[in-house]
Amino acid sequence: MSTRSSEGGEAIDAGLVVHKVDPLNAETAIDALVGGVMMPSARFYVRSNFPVPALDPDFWRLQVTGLVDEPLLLRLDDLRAMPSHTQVVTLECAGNGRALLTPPTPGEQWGLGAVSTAEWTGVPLIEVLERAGVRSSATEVLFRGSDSGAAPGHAQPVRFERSLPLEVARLPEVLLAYAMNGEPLPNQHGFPLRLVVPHWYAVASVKWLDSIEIIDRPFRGHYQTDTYFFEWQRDGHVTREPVRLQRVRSLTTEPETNVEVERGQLAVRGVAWSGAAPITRVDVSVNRGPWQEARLVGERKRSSWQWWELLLPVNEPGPIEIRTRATDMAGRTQPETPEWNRLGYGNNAIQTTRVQIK
Ligand SMILES: Nc1nc2c(c(=O)[nH]1)N[C@H]1C(S)=C(S)[C@@H](COP(=O)(O)O)O[C@H]1N2
Ligand SMILES: [Mo]
Repeated sequence: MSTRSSEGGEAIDAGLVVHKVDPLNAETAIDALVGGVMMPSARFYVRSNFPVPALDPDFWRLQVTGLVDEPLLLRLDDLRAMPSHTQVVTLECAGNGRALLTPPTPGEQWGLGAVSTAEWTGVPLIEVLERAGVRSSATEVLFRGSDSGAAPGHAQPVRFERSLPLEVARLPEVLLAYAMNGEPLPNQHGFPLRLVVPHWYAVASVKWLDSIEIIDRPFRGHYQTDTYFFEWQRDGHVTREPVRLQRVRSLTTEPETNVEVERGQLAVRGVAWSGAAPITRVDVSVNRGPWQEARLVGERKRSSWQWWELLLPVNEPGPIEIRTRATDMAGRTQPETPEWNRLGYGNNAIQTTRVQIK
């Protein structure tokens, strides 16, 4: 359809690396990640399982049902009239870095750019939960997007639905966001309303949200239990764990890989983030030499990536390998090699950047 292919065209013009046009799946080009903490919305990676629904904000409603004292039907204006909160949050697809796994795993073959940061504005979810009055028997909150389509193993179309444990849904930082970088949400990022769950891999941040249901059983929908879990074979046993908090990670944005640079001072820069805790250090190693601590730039915030940089003297011509490793306050750090799992999630291995010194 013409609208969808023009979305693909716009994404290419904005410098996104397009993986699929319909539905649009595109990652942020690493060299676009220069300067500030926030990514302009047009350069923010896009991951959608189904075609983007076209929702008319005049007719759209958010329904809150299930184990509540008072079911709610909220218009966008109702939400805008409630207390609002603005927060900088890094969203990362759990499949980010999947293309670097060997042997290959199924799913979108993301490089390193399925991650971006924006300033999100909306109503803290807890405000809506409190207005509805959650019953004491509740255990989970189920979020439904308006989008749907075919999914493997299902005869009927499935909707994009995910649940959060009640104690996570009640955290003050979980937002019902209607604005991104100070503008109404762009269509591909969930207009008119999306959930934003800081610290969690972005699958939790349901776009095109139109229904919230409070339940007292573990939700078992397609995107909850058929996919988005780590699966390992250990000692002949299959172990599974749901994809939740973002793993600690650094991303080197400068120098770009495979470029030639002049002898002298080489600026190595990038971003680092972790869902478990703020970043405490980023270390850089050249040609497998000792780790050198980079300088962290700006405020430490657990919900957002932060910049780091290190000036390296490079005086010998020839190829060099730069490796960067982030550590968070919980003491977690990046592994030397990816921890392979069957569905290819959470690859936070140390990144290597190769440059040629002239
Ligand atoms: N309704 C809906 N919400 C969704 C998805 C989707 O396909 N449908 N994809 C999820 C996944 S896997 C990711 S990584 C993020 C991507 O958000 P973005 O496109 O704004 O970057 O949205 C999540 N929320
Ligand atoms: Mo994702």
